Amino acid sequence: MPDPSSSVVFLTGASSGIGAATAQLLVERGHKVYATARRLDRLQALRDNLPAGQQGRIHIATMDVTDVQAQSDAIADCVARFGQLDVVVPNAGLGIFANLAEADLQDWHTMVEVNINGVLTTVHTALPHLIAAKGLVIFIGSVASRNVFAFSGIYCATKHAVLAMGEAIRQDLKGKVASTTICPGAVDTDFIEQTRDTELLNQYRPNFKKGMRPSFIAEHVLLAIEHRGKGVISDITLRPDLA
Ligand code: NJP
Repeated sequence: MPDPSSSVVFLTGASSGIGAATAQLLVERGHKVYATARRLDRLQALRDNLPAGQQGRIHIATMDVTDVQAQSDAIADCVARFGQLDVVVPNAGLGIFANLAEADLQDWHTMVEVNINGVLTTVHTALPHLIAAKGLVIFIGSVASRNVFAFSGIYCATKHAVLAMGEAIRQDLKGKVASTTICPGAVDTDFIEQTRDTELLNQYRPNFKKGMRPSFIAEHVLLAIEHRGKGVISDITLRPDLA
């Protein structure tokens, strides 16, 4: 089992929101993070804002989760740099909200490509390393993993799939790889800005603005990693306080 106080973590979607907060917290607590996303300037800012003494524990790399070869190269590079891979956090994801009747087919395909296929690629590619390390996959699901909400049905379908993946690992890889699925409600990130329907955007944006801080979700990623050996948080739902 990996050392719960010093793990090597492969993270996607590290350029903003929950991913950036997770990278920052894990590095601060002594873990090594291979932080990926498409936007290099955001990744550089994330690294540069860390205290100089912590910057050696993060490696940033541009990567699109829909590019299978790029993920394979990145995971190989992570293992080559840090010597092992203990935890993956396939956090990259997006939701584009629209009424089904007016939705763009390409938006549905993008959500499936990133939220399902991107996550599957991370997990499948990392699996041999995770088995060797008796490692952990931490999925970022959603309250949409168990419920279906109006105007976001396809996003909900992708997050149902994420919850199923976590459960599949728990059952098929018992004793080999652990899995945690964190299911948040609204978090104050750039997430809602993917929605182009201005009426829906204006309706939803205030709820996300008063949502949880991304650092609160990051704290639960840390908890799942640092509690290895004591127990596994299989799945946990986090909601805004008194919302
Ligand atoms: O959103 P945001 P969150 N390849 O927009 C990356 C879930 N969630 O932090 O590539 C690689 O700040 C993108 O990076 P970039 C949600 O479903 C959220 O809230 O540079 N990366 C960025 O780093 C998602 O799974 C809420 O554009 C790609 C990141 O994804 C996770 O939380 C509620 C990519 C998105 O950061 C993080 O989202 C909930 C690609 N093709 C679940 N496409 C919430 N915020 O309320 C996107 O239940 N990214």
